[in-house]
Amino acid sequence: MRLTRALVRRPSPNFADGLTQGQHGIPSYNVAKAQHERYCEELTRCGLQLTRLPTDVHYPDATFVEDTAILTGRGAIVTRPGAPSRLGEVESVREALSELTPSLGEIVAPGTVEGGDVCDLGGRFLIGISARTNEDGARQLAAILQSQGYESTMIDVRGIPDLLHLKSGLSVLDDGRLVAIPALAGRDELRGYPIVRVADRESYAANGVSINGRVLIARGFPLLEAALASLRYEVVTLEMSEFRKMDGGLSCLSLRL
Ligand code: CIR
Repeated sequence: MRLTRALVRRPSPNFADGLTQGQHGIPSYNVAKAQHERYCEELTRCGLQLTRLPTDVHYPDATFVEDTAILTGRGAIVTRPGAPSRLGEVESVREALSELTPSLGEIVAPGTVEGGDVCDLGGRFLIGISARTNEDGARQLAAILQSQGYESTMIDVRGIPDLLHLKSGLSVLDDGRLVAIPALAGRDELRGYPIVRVADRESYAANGVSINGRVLIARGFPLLEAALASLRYEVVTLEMSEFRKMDGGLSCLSLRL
């Protein structure tokens, strides 16, 4: 599907106050801002028109916009983040999306869903049950998707160490090929899909995005870069160090439609 737009939100000055397991150090706001700008430039080069949401110091994790909505070819579902500190992020996203695409519904309490747990395999959605997305939320989402003609499958990722969301370890390329960490690549739920396996030491790079013929991945993961290049994908690498420090991946920084 050709993508035309993306929603993004710059990191706020107190970005470092967001949620993190803290395994990679404390991020620099200025470096994060520069990395984000470069990311936005690349989305524009891929042909996307950007809608920039306002930053809000009450929500230091709000730069990770992907967690607040699920976009399908038919419209948007606003989520209900499982992290209580992130609940308020959805309002501005709901408002911005209402001008761009039909609303298909929203997740309500006690359900929780974060967009990082929802992977569109092209007509079929994989919904990760994680520390952030609960079964109630996953069921609500599956029902909304079903009403639009989409199938979905739940996949419990709670047992996978250091995996915040399903898509922290999984991406889909434009042609339907998957990029996955070993702990996901062997799962029954992914059976039948061609998969590029990401080496354990490069697992952070499994979270990328495919936009209009280009594959964007984090910089500094040469094995994955070479594997994708050898399959003739046009790979673009982006420096993501500061977002990684806040447990965020490359896909989390935009909502694409
Ligand atoms: C959080 O813990 O919620 C943020 N610091 C990072 C969220 C990253 N989002 C994503 O992987 N989809």
